[in-house]
Amino acid sequence: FSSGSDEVEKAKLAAAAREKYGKEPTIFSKIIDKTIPADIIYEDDKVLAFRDVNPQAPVHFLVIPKEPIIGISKATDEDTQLLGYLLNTARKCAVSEGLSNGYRIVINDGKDGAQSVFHLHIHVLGGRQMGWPPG
Ligand code: IU
Repeated sequence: FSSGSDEVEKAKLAAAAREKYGKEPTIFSKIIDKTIPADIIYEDDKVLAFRDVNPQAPVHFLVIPKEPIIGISKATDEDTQLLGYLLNTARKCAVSEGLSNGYRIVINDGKDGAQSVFHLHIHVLGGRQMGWPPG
């Protein structure tokens, strides 16, 4: 026997999960579970960093959470630690990639942000002079 309010609670949680994680896994989920290959530069239990297949700079890699959050706008206050961890991972990978003259970090979000893969990712670009403003 489950009370009506349990059902309502379950439906609310499911709706919140759809909002945060989407309905379909993206190609990045396949990169995480190694069903498609990627040039991985760092991995642990929480995050993965790999080279972008279509690099826009001599060094261009992505840092993603293993948790398939759709994008930065769908993250919540509970993700504060994870978001910091992603940024810190980007910083450490920039060091290991030799980006000692600086680099650009970008997060595209949603339509106006020109996001194309709906699994949160931080772009790290370097190895050339960047321009401003971005397009
Ligand atoms: P965006 O911020 O969502 O626009 O960036 C997605 C990036 O993911 C983009 O730079 C692609 O080149 C990159 N990418 C990838 O590295 N491997 C893939 O299999 C796919 C996209 I699809």
